Amino acid sequence: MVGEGMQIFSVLFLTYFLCAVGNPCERKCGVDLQPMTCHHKFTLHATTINCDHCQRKNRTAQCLNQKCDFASKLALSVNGKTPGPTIQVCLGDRIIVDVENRLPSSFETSIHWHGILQKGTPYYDGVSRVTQCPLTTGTSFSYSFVADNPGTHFYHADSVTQHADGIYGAIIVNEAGKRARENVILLGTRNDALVSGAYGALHGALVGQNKPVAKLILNGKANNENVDEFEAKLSETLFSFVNVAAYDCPFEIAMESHSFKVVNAQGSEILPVFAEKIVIYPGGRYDVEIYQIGEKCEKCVLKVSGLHKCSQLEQIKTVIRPVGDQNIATNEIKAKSLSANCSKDPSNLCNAQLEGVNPPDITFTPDLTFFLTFGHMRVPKVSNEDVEFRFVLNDIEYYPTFLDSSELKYFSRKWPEILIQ
Ligand SMILES: [Cu+2]
Repeated sequence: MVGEGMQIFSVLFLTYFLCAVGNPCERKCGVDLQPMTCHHKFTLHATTINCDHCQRKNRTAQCLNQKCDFASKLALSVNGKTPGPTIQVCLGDRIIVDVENRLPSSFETSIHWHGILQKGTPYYDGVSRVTQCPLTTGTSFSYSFVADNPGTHFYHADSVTQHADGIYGAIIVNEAGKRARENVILLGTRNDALVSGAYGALHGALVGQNKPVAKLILNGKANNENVDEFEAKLSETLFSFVNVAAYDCPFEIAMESHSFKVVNAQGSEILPVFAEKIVIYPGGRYDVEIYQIGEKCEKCVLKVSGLHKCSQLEQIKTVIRPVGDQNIATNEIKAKSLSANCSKDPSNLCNAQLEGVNPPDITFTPDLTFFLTFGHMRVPKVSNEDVEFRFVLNDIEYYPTFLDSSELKYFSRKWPEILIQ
């Protein structure tokens, strides 16, 4: 009995300890640290968001005035929130996530871990009907994989519509001897009503793409909803931007009288480049430092503008309060913008020009070679002479491409060719 009492006490103490200090995996990553196993429990719900105070006090009339009508604020959530909890670990930790589907019936789901390489665990990549059976309502599934590449990553429902409705969150993999990623800004979208369900009758249907996007959101909040403010010691702070949009919505990011030093792209450390504006595409991640290039500002406004499908949307403004000076060095590479647009204008960088600090070794001879054919969309302003941006596959010339869902007609309908050597 004494043992049992001690066990209950230990469980209570452990629960109190975890609540008091957060997840023990969220620690400073040192060289000599042992990898940990990091447990998370995700319950997926349909939830009303940002209306908690209205629901509690039953002030419906007032809430309607605040445009807080419940029907229009329905979202899909992870543990009642969108974005869901941030998973923060050190390189080499094992991440275990028990996912329980409590979504309305007929909402099948799975979670994709965007940016995690899943070496040795492809079956936990979370792609319904490709790497796993989808979770039907009321069922659970445990994902277990090693965080084997550092960087800013994110998770999202594999279904495009559920992703658009709010099932996503950040995954941060820090490493020893490098700055931790403490300021994560998830750039996303919100619709007036759920796009899953009626519109998402086909699993992961792109039909939702035809629904207009109502708002740009930053860490789950729109312009009128107390957007986050950040205090940044310019010489030390790293900002991590993630485009979590499920739609064809690139975002252009700029900060008045400041420039961005981009040090990490898509989870890979790069030779740093400076850009006054960054265009970040859906699924893209950039870690940046912020440098002053103009007048000092106390409350500097970060401007995020939607492009393509989100081009009609107003900007989101969030405030960064810089502490200390960090002026840009004169001998650094500087560009007006960093985007996917590869033009001859040297003042604009395109992401195909970024160079990795540790490029992958591709000098070995493969046992098998697969040639995958795919469609393409020509980037305007690039001509045949721009050989540096052109590549040839099966005697066909291709140009840089990015996925644009509104351009589905360009997608190849050919089966991939497989060559066994
Ligand atoms: Cu993804």
